[in-house]
Amino acid sequence: MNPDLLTALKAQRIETPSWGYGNSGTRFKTFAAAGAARTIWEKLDDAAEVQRLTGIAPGVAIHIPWDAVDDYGELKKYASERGLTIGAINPNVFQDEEYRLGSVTNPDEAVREQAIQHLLDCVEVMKQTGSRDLSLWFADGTNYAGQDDLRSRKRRMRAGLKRVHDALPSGTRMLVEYKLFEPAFYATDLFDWGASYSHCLAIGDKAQVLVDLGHHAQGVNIEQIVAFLLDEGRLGGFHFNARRYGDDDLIVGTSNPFELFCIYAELVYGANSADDLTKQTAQNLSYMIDQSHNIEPKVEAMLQSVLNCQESYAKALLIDRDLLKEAQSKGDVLAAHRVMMDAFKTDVRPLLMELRAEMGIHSEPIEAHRQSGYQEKVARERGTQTGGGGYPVKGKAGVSR
Ligand code: PSV
Ligand code: MN
Ligand code: MN
Repeated sequence: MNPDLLTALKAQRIETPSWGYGNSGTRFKTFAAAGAARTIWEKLDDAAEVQRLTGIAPGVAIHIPWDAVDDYGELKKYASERGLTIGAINPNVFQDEEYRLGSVTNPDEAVREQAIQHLLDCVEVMKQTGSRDLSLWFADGTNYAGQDDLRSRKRRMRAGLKRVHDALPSGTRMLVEYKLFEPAFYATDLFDWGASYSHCLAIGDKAQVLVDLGHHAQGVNIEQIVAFLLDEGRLGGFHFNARRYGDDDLIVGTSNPFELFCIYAELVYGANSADDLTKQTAQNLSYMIDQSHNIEPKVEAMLQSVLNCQESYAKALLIDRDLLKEAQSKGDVLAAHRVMMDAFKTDVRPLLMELRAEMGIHSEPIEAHRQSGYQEKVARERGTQTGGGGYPVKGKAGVSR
């Protein structure tokens, strides 16, 4: 195999989310899965299985307080003994009664303060886990015209983010996620990349935009957003998943493999850019999965997700950039498009089997997982729990996962 390709593929990293290993559901029903992880410790055990079989998924994002423990040093140690690291810290300012009208944008100053304190507590957690990213998603918004003053809410958001930003230790970042709608249906305070971006610009260098693939309207060109933010030096990372309708949180690269490929194409191109800012930004991204598996076997679903990202990345690495450039400079529309399609249509599975042989892991991770008996073992040991994930038994009411 081409040594550059091998090096790039070995260096790929995909962080998996603790919440993808536990039971979860829709607003209608949480299905209890045999063997679903019940605690953060079990979630780390499952993540270690994904890492063992893929070799590219050592990071695990955690959600506070769902995954809160007394001693984060111990959590870090437990992770490290399993070849894992604790990745992004995800605060939760959307499940407490007080947040009915919002968290950092709430009209009540005391509630805003409570939310900001939680975010600051999460910065402390980062220090103990050695995490680089504070990953912020807000359910804040309004349901009806006139419910609250939109400009005041913008200002409250800015002030809250700024306080948290200024508390971040050096070398760390805050990733500011946006979402078109849900759970607020009239106006969401961070409604698109532009809203996140302008807050990030205003509050400081440690603030970057997080692109969750599920958080856009139908037909939005996400790879263009990626290109734009890379060029501005403000792209921080991704939440990978697949969508058809809303924030579906299905397995990345299932309904949208071409979109995922085009996103990776921009990332590969950016990481090799002659422009320093773009290059540096592209080389420092956090690639995270944000999925909750309601009906799928949890570990296998996570394996599939990591492998789909790996395939897309491999295809993106195969794009013939010289040919593409030549076609672009001649204005040869279809030749340029065919360069992309040639890479997209390449069957990279044999290449990835070679890679795994080089990495000393099984060439067929899903097959190996199925044969390992891991699922049967955890089903025996953990049983079938109602709830048990980060989510309450009835799922995340009002949020589609
Ligand atoms: C809710 O939309 C959400 O899926 C966001 O994408 C967050 O990143 C995630 O939950 C975890 O809080
Ligand atoms: Mn997300
Ligand atoms: Mn989401």
